[in-house]
Amino acid sequence: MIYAMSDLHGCFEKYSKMLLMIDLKENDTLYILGDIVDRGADGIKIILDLITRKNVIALQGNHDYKAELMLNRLMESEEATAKIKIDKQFAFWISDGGLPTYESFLRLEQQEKLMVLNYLRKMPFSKMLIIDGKKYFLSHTVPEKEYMPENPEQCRKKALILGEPDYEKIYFKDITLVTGHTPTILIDKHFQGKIWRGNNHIAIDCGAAFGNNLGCICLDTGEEFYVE
Ligand SMILES: [Mn+2]
Repeated sequence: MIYAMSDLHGCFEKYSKMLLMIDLKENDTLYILGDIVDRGADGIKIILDLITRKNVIALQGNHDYKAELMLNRLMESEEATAKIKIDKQFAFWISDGGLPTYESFLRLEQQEKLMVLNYLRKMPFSKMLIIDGKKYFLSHTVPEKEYMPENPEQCRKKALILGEPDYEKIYFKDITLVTGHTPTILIDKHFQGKIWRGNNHIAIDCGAAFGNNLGCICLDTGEEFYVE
């Protein structure tokens, strides 16, 4: 079975409960569509767990990207570390949910720091899947339809982590988009804490970091799973 969830944002408990709920087997694959870190307390703890799992693949979200940039600079040199404190981008990251990520990174052993950074650096941005003959394009987000190339795999990385999808438009007749990034309540207020589907698009960020459910979908069966 192939599963997808998104926007864990440091919610380690919801993530662990979901792994138990879907009963992830060795032959299953779970895709996490980005934003592992920031907001919640345990993003770094989730990454350390992901590193040990062969069948869980996390795509990069805008928060993972930002954390990679910032933590990378912290590791460069003492000089860079001293400078970062007066950097506007750093201040913005800290205020935009980065604080718990930054603080828990500082508490890691050197070896763990390198492992976490290496993981963040190697996160892919998208994944095309064919399940039962149907195509699915998984990414943290997608750009507006007019900026989406005919082959979504050629989409610019920045648009795949920061884009603003047109949920009311069908992008592809033969490809279903699966994305996170936007809590589904912002797509339709009736979908608070629920997976949203429409226009060949499945939106799976149920807003776990904001006190809503963590949602997960089995792409083979369409079954939805929720952890409160
Ligand atoms: Mn995001």
